[in-house]
Amino acid sequence: MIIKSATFTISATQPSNYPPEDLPEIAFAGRSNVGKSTLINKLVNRKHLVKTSSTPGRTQLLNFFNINDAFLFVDLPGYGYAKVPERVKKDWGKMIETYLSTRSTLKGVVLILDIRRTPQAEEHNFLAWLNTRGIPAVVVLTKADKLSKTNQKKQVQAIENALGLHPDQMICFSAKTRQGLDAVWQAVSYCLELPEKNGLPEKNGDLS
Ligand SMILES: Nc1nc2c(ncn2[C@@H]2O[C@H](COP(=O)(O)OP(=O)(O)OP(=O)(O)O)[C@@H](O)[C@H]2O)c(=O)[nH]1
Ligand SMILES: [Mg+2]
Repeated sequence: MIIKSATFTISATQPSNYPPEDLPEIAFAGRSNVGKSTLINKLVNRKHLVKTSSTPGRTQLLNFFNINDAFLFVDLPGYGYAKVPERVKKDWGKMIETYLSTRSTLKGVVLILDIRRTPQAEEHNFLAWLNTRGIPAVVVLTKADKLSKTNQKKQVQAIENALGLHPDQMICFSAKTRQGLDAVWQAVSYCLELPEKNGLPEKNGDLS
């Protein structure tokens, strides 16, 4: 993908602040500190488009970015950060759920997992929830540079078992070595080109 422009559009907490629904959109989700913002920066080849931090929980809003005036990327706040008070966690959960269930231009979700960590019910439930809503999901296993190739394979197997996924549905990625970058772009491009998720063929919309 040739990146001609990548610009920050807006931060939002609720639908009234989201940008207009006129371009297809991909959202990036995952636990706090897993590397969501870093992955977006790598994809668009900008060092500092999205703020990254070694302190978990820094991204607390939905951040929208316009890429090539052709599509939007949305950096979602990280979930599961233990130090955040319960009430705040609930608000974040609601904010993400509202976004995912109302955004008509959403074409897919990239779920980012730390390759070293075997996912829990939370991730399993999240994927199942996306599935029931017909939202395509791409699973990216990041920080792959922290494991040898042999251990990467072992973890892919463990994560595959935990999530009930096929190995082809997961991409090992490293922001350090750029391993997997092309594969993530391919998966994102595929989602962007999918037809409308709720689209009915013309002249076939009368269900009465
Ligand atoms: N070694 C290594 N470090 C990474 C990789 N990706 C991200 N990191 C580091 O992980 C830390 C967190 O990265 P972020 O991109 O800010 O994580 P985030 O998921 O956006 O975090 P929140 O916004 O807090 O939810 C930073 O110190 C990054 O440099 C990777 O592929 N390899
Ligand atoms: Mg972030």
